Amino acid sequence: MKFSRIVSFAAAAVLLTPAFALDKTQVTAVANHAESKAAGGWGDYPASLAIDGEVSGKSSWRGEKQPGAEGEPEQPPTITFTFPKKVELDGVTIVFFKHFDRVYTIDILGATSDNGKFKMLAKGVKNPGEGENQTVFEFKKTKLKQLRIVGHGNSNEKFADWTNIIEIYFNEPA
Ligand SMILES: [Ca+2]
Repeated sequence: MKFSRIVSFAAAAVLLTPAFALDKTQVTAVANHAESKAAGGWGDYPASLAIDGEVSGKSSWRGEKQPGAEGEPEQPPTITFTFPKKVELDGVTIVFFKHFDRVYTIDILGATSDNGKFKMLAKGVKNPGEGENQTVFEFKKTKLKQLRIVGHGNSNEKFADWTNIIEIYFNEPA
């Protein structure tokens, strides 16, 4: 299949500035934690739901901060996306669960190869938590093979340890 470049319908419909979102059909997503029925959760919310193109609450990845091994610090939820080949990106657009209501804090990191070191692209960035249903997070134009989101929870007291991503778009320089 051709690795093509398309304008995401969902992103194009709302974004004020032209943004080009990568075709996600060959992108894979892996998380270090995901809510699951088997583990006592309300449902199954695996990493793949963050890139399936469906924008609805039930189609979200939901990751919770995990206790560390004995004597080790707690582990924030992370989701890592691998591209079929290197891509040049200058940002991501994220639709969080209850985006308009909760302020989420994330780090965005990137690696140039599948076994590469992750470098920080945007640290401690937040969505406004009001007014809009998605947020564009820009970073310096970078060639990436993998992109990782580290979740630092959200402003809802009851679910403060959770990072829930309904959908992410990978933005190529326009
Ligand atoms: Ca989705």
